Order: sequence, then structure tokens, then C-alpha cells
Amino acid sequence: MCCSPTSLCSEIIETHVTVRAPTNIALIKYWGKQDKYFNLPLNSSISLTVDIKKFFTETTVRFLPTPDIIFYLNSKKAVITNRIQQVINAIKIQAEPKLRHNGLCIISINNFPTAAGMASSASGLSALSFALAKLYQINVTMEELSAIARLGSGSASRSLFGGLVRWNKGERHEDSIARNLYEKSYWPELRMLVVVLDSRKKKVSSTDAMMRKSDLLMKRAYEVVPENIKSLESAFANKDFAKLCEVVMAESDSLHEVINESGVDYLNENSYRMKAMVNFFNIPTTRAAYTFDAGPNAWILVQKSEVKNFLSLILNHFLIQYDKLDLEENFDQHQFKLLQGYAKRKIEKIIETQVSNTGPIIKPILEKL
Ligand code: 2P0
Repeated sequence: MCCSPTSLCSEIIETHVTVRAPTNIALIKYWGKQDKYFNLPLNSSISLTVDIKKFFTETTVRFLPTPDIIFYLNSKKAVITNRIQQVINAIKIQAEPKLRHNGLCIISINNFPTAAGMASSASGLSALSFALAKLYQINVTMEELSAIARLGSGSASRSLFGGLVRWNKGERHEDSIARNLYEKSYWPELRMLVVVLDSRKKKVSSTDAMMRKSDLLMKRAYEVVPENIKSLESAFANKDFAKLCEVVMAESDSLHEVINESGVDYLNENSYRMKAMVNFFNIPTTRAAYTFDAGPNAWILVQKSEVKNFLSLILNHFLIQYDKLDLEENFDQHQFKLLQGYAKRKIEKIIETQVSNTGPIIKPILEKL
């Protein structure tokens, strides 16, 4: 009997893998599809992946001896959607035949609100694609894996990388892929303040809303976004923060103009107040930007040196529990009470996050960090 190291290795099959994947916030937004089956977008998009310690999906995938596929999302049994099935199929087709007949158990948990316009599908489908690629031991580059993750959810393709990430729209499955443009270390002072105004599940999913075609959507995809991409890439290349903010806000406004025209408004009264606050803060110099996804919660882009200044403005206006501030450097209780003196409108939480220096990570590696 031969037991060479190679033959032994090929017999060792991991029966389960646990990974964590970060989420991302789009600065240039994906909205609209050119192809529904392959989930090809109408336009390219650019995002910042945010700190994996603050926002993550943790997913465990395990082989089952029976052919069933079982899925638990946030501790509840969930349906294997066609999209998830497409991801599983795309991985299995590249796996060794002997592994293809096993069933699967998928257990996935988000550490932040699901389906509230906070990009939970981005971290979720990125975690699933990465975990399955490891479990089935397929040989793919991260760019190739981003195409597979895209089948599950468009924004998930970008969560396979840390830093600033561009997802090229492409024209076929193979070329609609994401890649890293800049690592976190390029601009380490960047911060996002995630102001959670309402974490309830949204009424209209972004997948449904973005299928509503209009002339404005087409104009945005073919004229507005390409210009915004050029401006954003140039702002990044020159580390021009004011210009970056201007384009980020213009993009968010352009997205919500298209969404509103289709009869949906994801923003609430407090979202509009947050926009007004940023505009006020930016007089006379632009020092912050707002961006909103398919939900009311505000993502505020600032540099580290302005975090406290902007937070002081928010705390003057919005009422929040002290223990709901998740900041790098918190206010002391006395300062906090003074700032909250006249605040009236309740908000849920504020999370300060840096840019992530990583995409998905296998759990044991993460624990060593
Ligand atoms: C984005 N959003 O670029 C944009 C901005 C929401 C607003 O990608 O249908 O959940 O699963 O591909 O990725 C949300 O859409 O949509 C999204 P599907 P997804 O982040």
C-alpha cells in the first residue's frame, strides 16, 4: 500500500470551515442590472470595505453525509434562494467530483442589522463564497471568486477585498469582477461614522427596487456614473478629501433621485436632517460627506481629525444612549451630557469604523490577529 505525503494529503478533507467577511459601503453606487441571471450591473461601482471587527458576517459551512442543503441565517432556518444555489453550483462545478455529492449545512450570522440597507448581503454572500471555495478546495483567484460572489449578490463581489475596491461592470460573467484599487494604508486617516437611525428591515428590497427601469436610471448609468468614477479616482489619486466628499455626496443624491422617481423613498426625516447637518458642517470648507444606501441610515465620511467635531454636532441634535456610542475615543460622561442638553430626536446607535485592511478571513487566522 502506498502512503506518499501527496496521496495522504489528497485524502485529507476538511469537513467544515468558518470564515468572517466584512461589509462595504459604496461611494459610487451599483444600481440597475444589465443581466438578471448573471447579475451583471448596469454600471461599475466603487466602495470602501469597512472594519471587519465592527461589521461582519460569520459563516460556517459543513459537509453533510446526506444530499440536503440546510441554511440557518441569524439562528433561524432560512430558504436557499436561487442566488445562493447559483453560488453553490458555481463552486461545486470546479470541485473534485468526489466532493460534489455531499450535502451542506450553512450557518450564517450578521453582527449588525440584516436587510436594513447596511449591506448585509455584501458580507453574507462574500463570506459564503469564500467559505465554500475553502471547503471545496477550489483553485480560484480572488478576482475569479468575486464573479462567483456576484451571482449571489452584486455588492458581495466588492467585499472580497479590503481598502478601496472597484467592481467593473463587464459584459460577461467572466469579466464582471472586482479588484482592490488602494489598500487601507494608502489613506489611513479615513473614517466612516455609521449613524443608525432605523435598523428595521426595509419594506422594498434593493434587488426589487433596482429592477424599475427609467430614462433617469439609464442616464445615471451611462453618463453620470462614468463621470463620477473619474472624479472619485482622481480625488483618491491626489488625496483630495474635499473633492472626494463632493463626488460621494453627488453620487448618493443621484442614486436617491433615481430611486425616488421609481416611487420608493428609503430616507426618513432624520436622514434628511443628517444631510442638512453635513451641509452646515461643510461651510466654508468641505470636511465631511454623507452617503446613503437602500435604507435611511447615514454613513458619514470624515478624516480622523474631524471625527469629534462632527460627532459634537450630531450629539447636539440627536438623542442617544451613552452606551450606544461605539467610538475609537469616546466623550467623557460630563462632555456627553453637555452636548445632549437640547437634543430631542432619538437615534439608535453611532459606530465609528476605519477602512478594512482585509477581505474575508478564515476564523482561526482571525483569532490570532
Ligand atoms: C451598492 N446597493 O453599490 C448599492 C447602493 C444599495 C445601494 O448593492 O440584487 O443587495 O443582491 O445584486 O447587492 C444593494 O444591492 O443587490 C446594493 P443584488 P445588492 O452597494
